[in-house]
Amino acid sequence: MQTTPMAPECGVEISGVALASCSDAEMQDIKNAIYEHGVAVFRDQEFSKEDHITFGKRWGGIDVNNYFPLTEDYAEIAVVKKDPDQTVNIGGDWHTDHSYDQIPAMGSVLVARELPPQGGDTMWAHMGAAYDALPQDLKDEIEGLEAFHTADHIYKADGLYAQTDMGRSLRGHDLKTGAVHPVVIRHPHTGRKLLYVNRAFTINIVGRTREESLPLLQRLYDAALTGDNECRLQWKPGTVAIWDNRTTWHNAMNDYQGHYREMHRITLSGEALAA
Ligand SMILES: O=C(O)CCC(=O)C(=O)O
Ligand SMILES: [Fe+2]
Repeated sequence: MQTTPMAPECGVEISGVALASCSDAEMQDIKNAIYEHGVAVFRDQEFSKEDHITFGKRWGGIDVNNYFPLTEDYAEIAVVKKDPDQTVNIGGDWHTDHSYDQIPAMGSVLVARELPPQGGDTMWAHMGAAYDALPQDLKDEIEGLEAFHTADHIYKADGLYAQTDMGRSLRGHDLKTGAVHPVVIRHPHTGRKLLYVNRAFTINIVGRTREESLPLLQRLYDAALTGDNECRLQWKPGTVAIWDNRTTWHNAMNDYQGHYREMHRITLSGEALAA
């Protein structure tokens, strides 16, 4: 297995391994690389739906996403797709999946199934590098704080997606979510400090109103993207990306209007988060 960095502080491309038949030792190396670098990209994989599910179970458990459509044959596989006539995509702004859950999903295994002729890249940003780069006064200001996260404003019947042409593709409009997590978490495996707020799902700092919270959250969001901690993936047939939701934010580019894009996603179960 060879690893090549995708950017100075985020992402690795891993070659020389077939995900569908990797050994336990390779699996452990892959996990460690993802915990550390945030996202790993694998090219030219032969990875059927069954391989996808087997791999997710081997990792340690699958969370079924409550909002995305599922494949007809397998409830474990969520379909992240955009039709040629749709203008809004899934995940088209910087976010962390599932931070609205009490025990947020560890990450995702995303497989390219049908790609537009060009565009449709995905970006990640490393939240360990983001935390490290914060000015000391901002680090002091957020020490010990917790934040409230929910997805209700995004997915409910009159939420953000329902007001767009993506609304028709989603489920779960009547679900209620909400969770409190530290603003700075420690990675459960590497122990690294990570900034754990995101503009999609973080509503307020605990003990403060949304209005009182926004200036601080905005300063954190602005500081979290340093350039060096961002990487960008250009998908090709056979590309698989696996990312860690604790270590990274991600952002799906919406620049292929008029074309179809379909990805298959397995969401990997996570563990409780702590400061
Ligand atoms: O379509 C993509 O590249 C990623 C979409 C997304 O945000 C997700 O699957 O969580
Ligand atoms: Fe996402």
